[in-house]
Amino acid sequence: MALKFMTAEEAAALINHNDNVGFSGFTAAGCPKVVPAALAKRAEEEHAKGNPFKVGMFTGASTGDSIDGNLARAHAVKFRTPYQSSKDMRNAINSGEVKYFDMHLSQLAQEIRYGFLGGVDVAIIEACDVTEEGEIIPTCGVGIMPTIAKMAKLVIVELNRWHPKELKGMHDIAEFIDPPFRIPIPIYHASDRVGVNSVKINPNKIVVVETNTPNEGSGFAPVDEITAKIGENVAYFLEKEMAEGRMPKEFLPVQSGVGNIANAVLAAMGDSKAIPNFEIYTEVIQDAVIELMERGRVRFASGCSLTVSNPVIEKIYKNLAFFKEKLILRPSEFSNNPGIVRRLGVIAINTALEADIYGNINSTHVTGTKMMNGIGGSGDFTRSSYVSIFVTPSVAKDGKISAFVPMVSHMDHSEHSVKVIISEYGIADLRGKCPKERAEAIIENCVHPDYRPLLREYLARCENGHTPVDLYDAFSFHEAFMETGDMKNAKWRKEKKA
Ligand code: 0RQ
Repeated sequence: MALKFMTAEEAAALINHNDNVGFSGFTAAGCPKVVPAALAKRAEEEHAKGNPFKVGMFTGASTGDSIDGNLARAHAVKFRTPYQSSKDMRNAINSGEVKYFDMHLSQLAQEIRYGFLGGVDVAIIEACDVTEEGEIIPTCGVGIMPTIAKMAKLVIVELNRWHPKELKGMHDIAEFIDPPFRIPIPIYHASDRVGVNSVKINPNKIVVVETNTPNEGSGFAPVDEITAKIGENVAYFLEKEMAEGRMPKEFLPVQSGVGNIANAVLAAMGDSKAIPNFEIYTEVIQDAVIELMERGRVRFASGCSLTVSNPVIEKIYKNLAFFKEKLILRPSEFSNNPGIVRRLGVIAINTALEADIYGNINSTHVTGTKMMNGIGGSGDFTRSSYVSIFVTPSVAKDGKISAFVPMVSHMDHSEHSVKVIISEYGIADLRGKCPKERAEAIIENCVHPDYRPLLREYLARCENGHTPVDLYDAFSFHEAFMETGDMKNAKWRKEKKA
């Protein structure tokens, strides 16, 4: 049967107020662009006529500006899950306009299938190919695409000619069978495949919008002194683990978070003479991985998206035969699956917004209330990893914020899941340490020298106990920042007992 072709505007007109819409992709990679832009325009037009128009949004992770930016600016979003990193969407969430459920990325597809989040009315999927039999080949990011394609009543395929059809074969597409019938997933190595090349759905529910639109891939900031030092410290920690026999000589697959720090960490690992060639089992595959692959340092990478800059994706597309042998893109419930992460013994490296002196991590909320991005995949990997590492610069905002505080203002990863913290100053190895020892290790090795005396003073004032905490002064750093704009002005509320 022939596929139905239409314009982005015609496709957007098929979406109704209150619909739940699922989008393909993970980060900006693999996200549709022209239909979301047309949807935002439609919402603005409806609002101008005095009609309500908002949709619920399911995505793999963050998206490009075409989705989160456009729809937030058009006030077209009813709820948003599981992760975002857009300034406009963040503002809409923090003002209370958009309801946000910040979720572990591995869980979203199954929670949609379980019916926890309402149905999927429409799926908008970027594809490099679609057939009359209903076979859809994603582009460079997968996310929750198989689940939304199967569940949606209407599937709008954005056939983006900017991506070559020959991408077919890079994906490993499967969906979990849900409990009580779920079976183990036979992924024993990063390179194991368990699925097929495409998602096959009923072609009757597909409409196709053709486009030729470049990726919204942003570049990475060059490695600076601080991120380079953090990278070196991570590489040194891993070298020492090998030398002291705590890491298998073959090494283990690596997950690294998204952003400039993660890129710098991978670059430093690539430069280490003591770390053997390694594999990646992660969610986002960034520029540094591709560069290390070309140098032979990364043997294989399994992920959910190619979150690379446009020059790098163009390089991959020019040399697809080479990269297809070394890359797999999977749906997020596989790329981020905690069971597989535990089995493979993944080394998880993620970035903290703030940490406390006991090793609890806040990845999401500025001063406990303002959402930054979301937990993303950091929890999927951290809790189940062989060793979980959190990296962070010791200070933010020109030193006015210490990344290390007496007590985190929001907790995403508890002391039980966090094994190592690394800043540009050094490494706090928290394994096998009681809370007081952890506080010592963090203050001594990771905290910026400007904040060490304050944190030592705080610790000395705490009531003794298994975990010394002073509930009066635990948020003194945050209070000082809110009142004076600088955590260094922290003051104690309570007189210390004689
Ligand atoms: O602000 O943008 O105004 O300069 O936070 O901080 O140091 O540039 O680091 O870009 O790697 O982001 C935790 C947010 C770090 C990210 C977080 C300010 C700082 C700067 C960004 P500016 P950096 P990054 C894989 C795994 C959770 C999800 C995750 C994140 C801005 O890594 O979202 O791990 N992680 N996913 O100045 C106030 C503090 C601050 C602070 C930094 N304590 N208080 N502001 N900043 N520390 C990804 C996926 O799942 C897809």
